This record gives sequence, structure tokens and C-alpha cells, in this order.
Amino acid sequence: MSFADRARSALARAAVRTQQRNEGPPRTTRADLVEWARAHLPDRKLVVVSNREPYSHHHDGERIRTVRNAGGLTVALDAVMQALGGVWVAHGNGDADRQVVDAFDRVPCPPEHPRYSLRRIWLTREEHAGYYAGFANGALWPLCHIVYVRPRFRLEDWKSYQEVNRRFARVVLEEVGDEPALVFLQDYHLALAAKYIKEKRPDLQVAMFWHIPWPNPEVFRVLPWKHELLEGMLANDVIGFHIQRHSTNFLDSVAESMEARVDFERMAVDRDRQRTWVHAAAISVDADEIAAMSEAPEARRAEIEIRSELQLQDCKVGLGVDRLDYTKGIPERFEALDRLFEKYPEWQGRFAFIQVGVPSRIELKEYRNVQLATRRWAERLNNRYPRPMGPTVHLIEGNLDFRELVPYYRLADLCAVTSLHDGMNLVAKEYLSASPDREGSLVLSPFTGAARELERASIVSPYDCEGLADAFHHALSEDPDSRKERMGALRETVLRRNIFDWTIELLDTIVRTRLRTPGME
Ligand code: GDG
Repeated sequence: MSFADRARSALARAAVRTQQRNEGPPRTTRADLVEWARAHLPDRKLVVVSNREPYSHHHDGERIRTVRNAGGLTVALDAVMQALGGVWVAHGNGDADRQVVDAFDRVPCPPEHPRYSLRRIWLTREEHAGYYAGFANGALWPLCHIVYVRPRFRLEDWKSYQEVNRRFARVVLEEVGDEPALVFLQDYHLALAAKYIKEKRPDLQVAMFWHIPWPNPEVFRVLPWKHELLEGMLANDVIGFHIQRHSTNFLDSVAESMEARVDFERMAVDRDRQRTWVHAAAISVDADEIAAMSEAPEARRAEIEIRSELQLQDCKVGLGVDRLDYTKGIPERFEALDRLFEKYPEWQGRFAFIQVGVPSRIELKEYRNVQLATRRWAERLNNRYPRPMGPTVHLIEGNLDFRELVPYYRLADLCAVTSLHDGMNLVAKEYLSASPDREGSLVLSPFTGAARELERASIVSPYDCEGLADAFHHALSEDPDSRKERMGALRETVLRRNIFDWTIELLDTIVRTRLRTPGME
């Protein structure tokens, strides 16, 4: 893109942002988050810890290319880190990551104007296989998602998970030194880290956010190391979940498995002179930014190009965007599309479906199976319902740049989120943010956290093939005025509670709970 193009597009985006803020009540911005963080977190070193790093480095011919992880959570925490400084501890997995770190495995971030430090942790192939693929994704992921995939509990994976969590904790302690700090751990890869940190520094404030569901105690109790896992988690001062149900499931699991006082009124656990607060806060996306990206001239141009390349003129378009994961209900979605074409043949040749499928965790056989099933379904639907102009199902396997993804959101008349179980699901929120013309329809599984907020979507169980096919048909045939009204309301819901609200809410809860917690004498 030329300089002039870039300047035009930046101006267009700024204008859209201003217009959006002028519509409806003022919304929380990145600047509000930064201001809040400067006012309320200045006296403590901030340490964010996640498996995935905010920036990774990759060989690109002779050069080393920096890739920014564009997920909403990373963007928001990166903004706080840029405002306050501090350290982000993460597993270094870019193929050029080692080349750019200093003697302490640190690299300044963001690379163009450094404000904080990224401290990389290196894992051997065996550690990655045990801690990440084995325990986090082979045991905890299926345990926490109710999708009838049996978790695999292997002692060597558990040992590796403990060891790698210890390593993360050691590195956090090194980075903190003797200073006061607030440590914010992300997700199910790091359930034990708080315990190892607090063993050495009980005075540190440590919190974690669990991004996936927490199952009910009947399910959770099959984990052979359930006490150890809960003990690890209860070393946190605050544990966040997306929705109330996951929070109460967690408290129920503690009540059933541990000697602890569980207070369902306050949403807190007291144990060994330590209190853990449990708090539900639904994560969201940078909705204004996504809306602006979607309105930018290059996204409009890309939409037209995609339509013409895939021969989608005079054709309604459905969209699915997922990691190729068995929790996302992709085969169930395709089965319902099959039923749609069978039951409502008027859509044959007049409706096409684009599936963006990001290969994920392919070291596990369940993931390779989803990938194969997705390919087979696409082929079957294309053979069964040929469209003279182009394929009926267009499968894009690969990780697109987020900017390349936005035009797909823009052009879709329907977005299908059919997860069998999902902590939140950000795709639903991104689709709504990227549909400024309010043309479109969201078909959403009730088993996503997002369905709690987006009740006006077309909510249908992915286990109900007939119901899902009917929902697709109704979404495609809905009267344009009522569709616009519904999309407008859904979109407003996402715009009003964005990723910056979520970040302030969580960090503020962490700060406030310390003020509220009595001494545990
Ligand atoms: C976990 C929880 C929870 C997808 N394809 C591409 C691409 N994506 C991005 C989407 C979206 C993200 O991946 C998927 O987010 P989800 O929320 O749908 O799902 P998980 O990955 O399972 O995330 C989930 C989330 O954590 C946050 O707490 O909502 O429930 O399972 O942002 O845009 N991004 C790019 N190219 C692609 O091809 N750049």
C-alpha cells in the first residue's frame, strides 16, 4: 500500500471512530484504560504471564520479521504494559525468537518503541509435548469442555505440567526481585504457577483468568490430581471466569473436593489463611477498532475482490471462522448445511459457505480428525450441491492476517458459531463489530459464553441438526427491517462492552479485593 493510501485509510478510520463514538453513549477506549492503569496501578510492578507471547520473531529470508499477536486480550494487556512498563513472561516459540533476546532472554517490546520487557521461556520438545499438548490440551481442555472427548491423564504429562509451571514461577520471581508486584496469569496452561510464586513471595498479589469453561463437579472429579490443581489455583487472590456458571461450577468443585470455606454469597474461598475471590467478567473485543477496520477502503475493496474471485454475485454467503478444534462444532455445522439444502432446495446454487479453519494442535489425533472431517464435509457438500459459478463450500485452511479476515466478516450474510462448548467465543463479537451496515445474521450456539450477552442472536443447539438447518433458512429469509433492527441491537451490545471495559473491570477487581480482604488470622 502506498503512503497516500495508508494516510487516506488512517483518516477514514479516524472519521469512522469519531462517528461511532458520537452514536450512543461514550465508550471505554484504550486511552481510558491507560489513564485508569496510571492512576490505580502505579506502585506495583506489573507482570503478565501467558503461554503465548505478545510478539514473536520469525526468519523471513535474510531478515527477521516481528509478528504481533493480534488477539483482543493481547492488544489490551499490551496497552497496559506500554503505559506502565513491566514484564511479560511467555513461551518463546518463534523460529527466530532466540536470535533477538539479550543474555537474560529479554527482548524490548513493542519493537518499534520499547516500553516493557518480554521475558521468554524456552521449552524442550519433550516439555512442550508433556505440558502443552499432553496435560493442558490432552487432559484439561477436554475435561473442561463438555464435548464427550475423553481426557487423557498421564502421569508424565502431569509431571511435565508441574515442572513447566514451576519454571514460569521461577522466572516471574527473578523478574520481580524484591519489589512489590501484581502478577496476572492467563489461562489453563498455568493453573499451578500462583502456588509456586506464593511459596516464595506470599506478599505478591497474584490473579489468573481462566479463558475456557469450568465443568461441574461431577465432571471435574475424575481428574486424578484434582486437589493439587485446585490447591494451585487457590493460591491466587482473584480467579476470573467469563460467566457466572463457570464461577459457581468452580466454587462447587472446591466445596466438593477441598477442606475450605466456600462463600457463595461473596463468591470467595477461605483456606489456610488465604482468601481467593472468584469473579465473572465476559471478555470482549476492540469493537470500535474492528468496526473502523471494516469500514476502511481496503476492506471494502477486498470484499469486492473476494466476491468476484469466488463468484459470489447473486448468492448469499455464510461464514465460519474457527481454530480446527473439536469443541467448535464444525462437522455439526456442515451436517446442518446439508440438511438446509435438502429441506430448502431453493438455496441450492443461491447460498455458499466460506469456512476459515486455522490448523491447531495437530500433534493430537483428535485435532487431525477434525481437520479431516472438515475437508471431507466440504468435499461432500460440493459434490452433492454443485454451484455452476463456483464451489458451494470454500474452505480456507490457514491463519490469515486479521486484516485479511475482516472483509470476510463484512461480506457474510450469516455467521455460524456452532460450538459444542466455548468459554466465550470472540468470533461472534468480531462479526458483529465488523458489520457496520447491520446486514447479516448471527446463528449462535447456546453453549458459548457469548450467548449469555447476545440473546437476540438466533440461538440454536448444534446438536439439533434439524433446528440448525431451520435457523439458517430463517436467518437467510428474514425480513430486512427486522434483521437490521436485531443486528443493530446485538452490535450495540458489543460496542458498549469492549475489551477495555473487561480489562479495567478485572484489574480493578484485583485492586479492590485487596482492600476488602480481612486478615486471615
Ligand atoms: C479461547 C476460548 C475465548 C481465527 N481465525 C483467524 C483468526 N482467528 C481468531 C479470531 C478470534 C480467535 O481466533 C478465536 O477466538 P475464540 O474466542 O473464538 O476461540 P479460542 O481460540 O478457542 O479462545 C474462547 C477466548 O479464549 C478468549 O478468552 O473466547 O472461548 O476457547 O479472535 O479472530 N485470527 C487471525 N487469522 C485467522 O485466520 N488473525
